[in-house]
Order: sequence, then C-alpha cells, then structure tokens
Amino acid sequence: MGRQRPVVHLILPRSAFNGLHHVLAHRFVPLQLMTVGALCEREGWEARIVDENYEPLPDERPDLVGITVWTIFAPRAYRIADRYRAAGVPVVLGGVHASLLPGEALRHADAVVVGEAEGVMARVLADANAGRMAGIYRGGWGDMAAAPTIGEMYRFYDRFPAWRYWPQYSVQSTRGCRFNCDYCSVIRINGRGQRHRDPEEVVREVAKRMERTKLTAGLFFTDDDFGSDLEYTYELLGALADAKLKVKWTAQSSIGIARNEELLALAKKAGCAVLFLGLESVTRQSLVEANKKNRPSEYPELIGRIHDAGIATEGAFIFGFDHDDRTVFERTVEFADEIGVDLALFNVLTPAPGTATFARYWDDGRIVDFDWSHYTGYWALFEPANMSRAELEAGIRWAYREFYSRRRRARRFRRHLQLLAPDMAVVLAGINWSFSREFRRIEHQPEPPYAPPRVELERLAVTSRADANRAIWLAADQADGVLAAPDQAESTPVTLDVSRSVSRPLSRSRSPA
Ligand code: B12
Ligand code: SF4
Repeated sequence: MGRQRPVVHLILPRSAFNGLHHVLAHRFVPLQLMTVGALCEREGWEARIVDENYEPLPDERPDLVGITVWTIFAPRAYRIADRYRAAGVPVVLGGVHASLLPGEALRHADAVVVGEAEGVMARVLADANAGRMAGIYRGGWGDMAAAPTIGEMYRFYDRFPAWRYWPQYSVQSTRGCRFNCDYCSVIRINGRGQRHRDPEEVVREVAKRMERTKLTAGLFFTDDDFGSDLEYTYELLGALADAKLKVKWTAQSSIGIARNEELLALAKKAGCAVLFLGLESVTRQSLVEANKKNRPSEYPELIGRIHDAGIATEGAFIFGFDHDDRTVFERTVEFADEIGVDLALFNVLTPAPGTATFARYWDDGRIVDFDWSHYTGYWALFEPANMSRAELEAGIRWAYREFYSRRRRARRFRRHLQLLAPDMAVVLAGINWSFSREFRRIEHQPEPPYAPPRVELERLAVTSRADANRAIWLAADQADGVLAAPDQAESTPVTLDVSRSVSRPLSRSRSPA
C-alpha cells in the first residue's frame, strides 16, 4: 500500500564509548532531531526519530534518511549513510561536524546541510521529493522565531520513554556565544553573539512540557551562554518566575553570571537548580592559552555566591594545555572540591575540527590521531608539552575516580544537606554516585578504524584558521569548489554575508568574568 506522506528517518548514531551521556541527569532527548523532525513535518513529511544509543535502526525503508553528525560519531554516521545509499535511499547529513567538514560528509551523502536547518530544510525536502538533491545546502543563522515551537515538537516525546532520558526535556532559548574560546565548536556553528527566542514562547514551551510529568527535576537549557544578555535574561527569568511552574532546571553559563546577585536570586525564583560552568582550568596561563577570560583566583568567591543563592554548580575542567604538568590533576581535584563544585566534568583538551585549537595543533604538526571516533575528550590526540599522552589519559581517569571517591562524595553530601533543600541534596548524591559508577572505567567499543581523506584535512585546516563567524561558510565554499584547492583558499576572496549571522550583535550585558 502506498504511503500518504513521504517518510524521513532521522538518526542519532550511537556513541562507541561510555561516559557523560550515560550519567544520570545527562541523558538528553535528541533536541536537534526533534527540531529537524518538526521542520520536516511542516513540509508534509512524516518524521521518525531513532536514537541508536537505545534502539536499532528500523527495518522500514524510508524515502529519505537524515543523520546528525557530531565528530565523535562521524565515522559511524558515514557507515550508516553508506548502507542506506547502497540500498538506494537518499541521505542528508547535518550538524556540527558535517557543517565544519561538509566535503568529507558529502562523500557519504546526497546532501549536506551546513549550519542550521530552519532556513533550508524546505528546499532540501522539495529536492529530495523531486529526486535532485544538490550537494551543499547553506542554512543561515536566522531569527530564532523560525525554530519549531513546542506544539510542533510535542508529539515526538511519545517516542521517548520517560525512564530512558533525564533531563526529560531540553529547551533552547538562545543560540550562539559572545566569547571566543580556542577549543570551542559552538561559536563556529551558531556564531558569536546571540540570537533569542521570544521569552513568552519559551515559558509556554516549559509549561507544556511540564504537563507531561509531575517530576520537577527534568529541564535543561541547551543555551551555551545563558544569562549573557541581561535585558533578555531578566525578561525570561521574570516570565518563568511569574508562571510559577514547579520546574527545576539547569543552564550552562559563564561564571561571570555570579557577579550579579540580583540575577542569581531571580534565577533561583524561576527554578534554577544547577548552573553548569566552564571553569576549564585552575591555572590562569592555561586559560590565557585557550583565550578563555576566566580568572581562577575569583572562582571561590563566585562559586560561593551561587551557593548562597541556593543554586548548585557543575564545573567543567580541561587537562592537557601546554602549561599543564603532571601535578595538574591533583591540584584541580583539590581546588574543585575545596571551592565546593558539586559536580565536575574532566576532559582532555581536544582539537575539535574547525576550531582554533585544531588550527594551532595542525600547523605545529602535533596531532597524531585523526580517527574522529577518538575525539571524545577522554583520549590524548597530541603530544602534551609537559607530560606524555599516556600520563594525560591516566590523569583524567584518576581525576574522575578521585573527585567521585566515596570519601569525597560523603563529605559533599553532608555539605549539601546543610546548604540545600533535602530533595536537592539527595538528587545531587544520586548524580555524584552515577558519575562514580560511569567513570570507574572509560571503555571504547572497537569500531572499524577511520581516516579522513588528506585533502579534507587540508581544507579543514583552512576552515579552522578562519574567524569563528566565517568558518562554516568557508567550509561550504571549499566543498562547493568555489575555492579550488586548499592552498589557494586563504588568498581567494570569499564573499560572506556575516551580518546575517547575528540578529542581535554582541551582548549588551556587563563585561564577562
Ligand atoms: C546538549 C548537549 C549535550 C548533551 C547531549 C545532547 C544529545 N544527545 O543530543 C550531553 C550533555 C549528553 C552532551 C555530551 C557531549 N557533548 Co555535547 N552538546 C550539547 C549542546 C550544548 C547542545 C546540543 C543541542 O541540542 N543543540 C540544539 C540543536 C537544535 O542545535 P544543533 O544541534 O546545532 O542542530 C541544528 C543544526 O546543527 C542542524 N542539524 C543538526 N543535526 C542535523 C541533522 C540533519 C539531517 C540536518 C538536515 C540538520 C541538522 O539543524 C539543527 C536545527 O537548526 C551542544 C552545543 C550546541 N550549541 O550545539 C554540545 C556539543 C554538541 N557537545 C559536544 C561534545 C564534545 C560533547 C561530548 C563529547 C563532551 C564529553 N567529553 O563528554 C559529549 C558526548 C556525549 C555523547 N556521546 O553523546 C560538542 C561537539 C563538538 C563536535 N565537533 O562534535 C558541542 C558542539 C559543544 C562544544 N562546546 O563544542 N552534549
Ligand atoms: S564560553 Fe563556552 S560556548 Fe562560549 S566560546 Fe567559550 S567554550 Fe564556547
């Protein structure tokens, strides 16, 4: 029997390693695919989302396959894409890795969306319907009003069992970030500066999601720089507080947010339970190396202010900077515990494709491994300056085991009982336990080895050297053949409408940390 509507399968490929995405409160619904799915349904397609971490690829033959590609699962995404194409099903790839390496992605697909899907998905689907997909499609960095509403995404939640995901809901109120950290992909895929959604729409979205569950601890703002635009943040938090929703949420923010105690108090009133902070290093020189503006000497006071507001903290740290030596692991764990970081993440510095870090390490010939499935943040991909790769890899594993040792968790729990509401202390104890379990061992299931074509690496080096707001457009130009060869790329003028990238330029908020 013929289908009434064309069917698209949207796939999140499985990660071949354990780690953060298995930890309690870090098991997210695939928001990117819900977003793309809603865009497909706008155009009359039927979208089925498959999270390969939990379910096998369906037997059903779709009319189109869309795969989201992050670096860590790019090789897996390419294998899946090759299989579908061999069976005659067209494939479109999108997401952060495909946007920064569209030429590589296009070797495994009929189409690649560079950047955000909102502005371009209708054309991709029309071309798919007509059987003439045209390679690179440039999604712009448009107004967030074009992003699907909760009404459009709601039905996808039926596909996601409540017991599988926590936080159960992700919401995105802004895209982009004002900073320019060397190792970060976000500013390259979402642009520097920030675009916002209507605060009332965000509140409607949160309220609608809350209808589905009586649990109150399940919302995460995927924004990368929450609270950076004061005018917007006050408006959003005020609206959330007025709505009196029984919701507790987490958001990622610069630690600079703690300079504004009034804002912290309002965030608490609006349901903020945890702030996720990119602290990155306890050594100022390492932060300077990464073009990160934080000052570790201020961390104790700023973390204290967040705690005083009744909000817990999750701090992320990176090891492997040239200023890091073998003592960095112990110093970091002691410091983090001493200043009262409630949950901690540790990562090995990773030259993510398209970032300034990639450019620097590539130019210095230091990267020793280009198998993207190793770009997990748990493996050393270059020779560190002051220790060996093996020491760096052992160091991060030690840091996890030590920070989440039984002794430290018990001490933290006692502190939480004094500082926070009992239910929050119990939730944090559960997450601490989950981290300790997950990071007892970091295991990588062997996948077939992957090596990108040399020419794509050379193009990637050009992309990575570019200014953040230009990178993906330059990548698209190279893949399109506008820039003929990698060595001509830098001297070839590129016409880029950078103004379209940021609907509000830089944040008008106070200066960052
Ligand atoms: C939420 C989040 C998580 C969640 C999981 C989310 C999930 N399962 O989907 C958690 C906490 C588990 C997580 C973990 C990690 N994460 Co993370 N995460 C994010 C974050 C903050 C938001 C992602 C999101 O939902 N965005 C909202 C959607 C709507 O936007 P989008 O993904 O850009 O999608 C748009 C376009 O890209 C495009 N698109 C995307 N996919 C597709 C597919 C098709 C077919 C099409 C046409 C278009 C398209 O259209 C969408 C709509 O416009 C991003 C940063 C960011 N701003 O994206 C980092 C990010 C994706 N994470 C990153 C990393 C490195 C990790 C970790 C490896 C860190 C670590 N060491 O533990 C782990 C890996 C865990 C794993 N195995 O999955 C990097 C990835 C870099 C890279 N080059 O791949 C990012 C970009 C952060 C960064 N600072 O660089 N992460
Ligand atoms: S503050 Fe975070 S999101 Fe912004 S550039 Fe730095 S690492 Fe990226």
